[in-house]
Amino acid sequence: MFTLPKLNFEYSDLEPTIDAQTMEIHHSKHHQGYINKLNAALEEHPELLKKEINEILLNFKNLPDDIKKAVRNNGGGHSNHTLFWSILSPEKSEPSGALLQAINDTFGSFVNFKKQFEEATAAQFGSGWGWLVKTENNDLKIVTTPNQDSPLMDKQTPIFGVDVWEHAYYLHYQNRRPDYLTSIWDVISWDKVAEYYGE
Ligand code: MN3
Repeated sequence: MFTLPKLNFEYSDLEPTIDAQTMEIHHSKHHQGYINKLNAALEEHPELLKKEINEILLNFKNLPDDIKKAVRNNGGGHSNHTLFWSILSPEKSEPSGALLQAINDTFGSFVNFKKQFEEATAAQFGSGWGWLVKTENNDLKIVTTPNQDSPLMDKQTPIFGVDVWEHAYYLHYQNRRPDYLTSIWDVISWDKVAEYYGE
């Protein structure tokens, strides 16, 4: 069975970037909801309940047809939110080392990366996510996905991601998704992103 991961911070610790009420509802209701539906959908497939969610998503194409939709939405939801919580931190930081070098090589500078990420993610139509992924060739790339689709379904490794469903920002930012995105940098743990990058 899949379970809700504990956070490394209190719900109020990311204020004012992410308000406590949004964090609490997002983690304890939305994320828990994806987990409950994922567990229910996999009841008849106990072998999958023993696997890591990211491994299941990497092999998405080979899943039985009757559970594909549930895994895409709720398995993606579980994986995406688990990554998102893990890279959030009350301590503002910036990338360094090999990750910074790769960002500079790919996007010109960290400032340019942030700008391109904000533009691409703000333009995601409707609910979805913005990502920095590592491709199969180990290149860095900004991508967006609709709904709860995971980059893992396309064999891309997400190392950084931001939820742009309205439930992630609406209480504090209302329709101002770009403002939410320009603020998010204040609560990112780049050490954690570097871990996912594989430093
Ligand atoms: Mn969400």
